Amino acid sequence: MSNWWKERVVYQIYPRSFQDSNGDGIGDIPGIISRLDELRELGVGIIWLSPVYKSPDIDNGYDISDYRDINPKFGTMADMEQLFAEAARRDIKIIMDLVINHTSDEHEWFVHSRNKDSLFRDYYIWKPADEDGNPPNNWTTFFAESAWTFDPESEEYYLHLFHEKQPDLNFRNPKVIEEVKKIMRFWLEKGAAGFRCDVINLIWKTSFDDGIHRLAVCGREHFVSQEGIHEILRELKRDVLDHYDCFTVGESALVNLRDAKMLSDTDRNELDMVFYFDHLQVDRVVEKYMPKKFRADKLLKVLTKWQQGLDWNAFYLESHDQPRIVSHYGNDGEYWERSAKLLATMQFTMRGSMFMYQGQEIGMTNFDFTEMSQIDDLETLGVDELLRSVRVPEFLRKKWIMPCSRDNSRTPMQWNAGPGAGFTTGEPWLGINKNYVNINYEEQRQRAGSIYNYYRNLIRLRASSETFKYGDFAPVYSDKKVIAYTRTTHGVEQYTVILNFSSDSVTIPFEGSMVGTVAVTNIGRKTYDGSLSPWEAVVLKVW
Ligand code: ISL
Ligand code: CA
Repeated sequence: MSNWWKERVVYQIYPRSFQDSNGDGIGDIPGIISRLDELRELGVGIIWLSPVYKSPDIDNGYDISDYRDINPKFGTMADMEQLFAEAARRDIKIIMDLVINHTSDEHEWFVHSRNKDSLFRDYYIWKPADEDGNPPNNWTTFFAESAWTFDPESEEYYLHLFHEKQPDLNFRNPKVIEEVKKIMRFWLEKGAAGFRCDVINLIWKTSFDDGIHRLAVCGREHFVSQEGIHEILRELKRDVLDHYDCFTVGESALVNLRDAKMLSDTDRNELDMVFYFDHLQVDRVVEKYMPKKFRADKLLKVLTKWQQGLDWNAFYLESHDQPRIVSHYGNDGEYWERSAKLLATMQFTMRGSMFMYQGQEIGMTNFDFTEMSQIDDLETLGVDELLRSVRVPEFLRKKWIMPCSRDNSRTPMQWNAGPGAGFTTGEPWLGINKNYVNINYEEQRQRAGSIYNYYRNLIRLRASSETFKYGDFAPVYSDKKVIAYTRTTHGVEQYTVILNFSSDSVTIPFEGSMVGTVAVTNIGRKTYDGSLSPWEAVVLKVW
């Protein structure tokens, strides 16, 4: 078996924000095709395409009304076929976003399902009201509302772990599993190289009892990482995936290491790898939204746990659901460029498959919105509403939400300093960050010392190094500001990666594996003696 999906760099495209080709302010498939050469030049080997299927777009395509059709905003099926062909000509593979926990309420299955006598009734999860006419239980959604909506037509509630326009499918119904297999085969036959499986660890609901009371995602102990998932995943692999040269990465919400191993350990034959969130939450009190101080040693602890704990990691720092990493763990002010390079160095010296998100390669920063009215994201608006309902004052709501909003990474790609940032000639669907005049692809591509060229070099370095891809990971040093870890191929070579997550100059121990010759530097240093500049990253060849 070839290891292509372990070795190629994956680049996530959020279609509506990547490249507009017809001036309607929405990125589209012809736009993506027009940028394939740029991706090839960066060193991308796989595209993960966020949903382009037919959809009412209540959650930007994560609410699918037809899995076999394309959203007209993005183009046609012919455009999609051309994208597969043009990408293949450049040796770029494409994985599709498989959103099967739920569909849109406008999917024909759900439209039929509203009728109690329909054959599709059991495709979804319907329950009568409780004795007092209230929802069947106290579960709440990821968007901070009740997880049940009453349908007047059939006088029952249906379950939705996300928006009410995203009803959950019923995986106890074998017909649903067969439908999913057909959808997978459809895209694999068209040329897809696999799937990113949306919230895959939520598809099995063990019971419908009340959940332990909590502020967000109440009921989770009944639907996060339940035992029933595993058999379904093995079935999908055996009946579909094993018949194609493809791979899967499962997004697993609220997952811990034990559950992630159960989903992705090689000998379990379920998923090839999973996305987890721990490493992006070291500065958050319980998951998202409530900030606490970042500590580098805490980050190293989390990285070590996952790097050593999983057979194979899916390593990412940004996605369409996460803030921009330079604004999150870096410094998007004075040390913008240097800290973006530090984060690049960290990512590309991790063990696992590398997932980048559009704009990460040029150090795009969080959305510079000032008013909630500039926000489109459902989750942000839901959380704002929730905080408002418990009387959190506006200044505090903004303070918590601004760094976390999912729209931070959804602003249009900054291609050049021209009008519309080279993204669109029209009115963009979401605000373009004003810093596009300084932070853009065109400027960075032609400048040798840019973040873009730093990524490009790292991608090439990693491609040529077995140790960066497959070597063992071990922590060697950490304090509040600095972390260091080694990557080792036993008996062959060892590298040490040293990262200063602070705007201070610091001195750290200079002994053992903390000594070596400079292999990668983000400040252009020739030799290393244990003293680090602000936001410095250095990779040493130890032996
Ligand atoms: O659990 C989370 C973080 O710990 C959430 O971010 C959760 O993983 C996320 O909301 C699920 O995301 C995916 O499914 C959603 C969609 O809105 C997201 O864009 C998608 O990535 C519903 O399909
Ligand atoms: Ca368009």
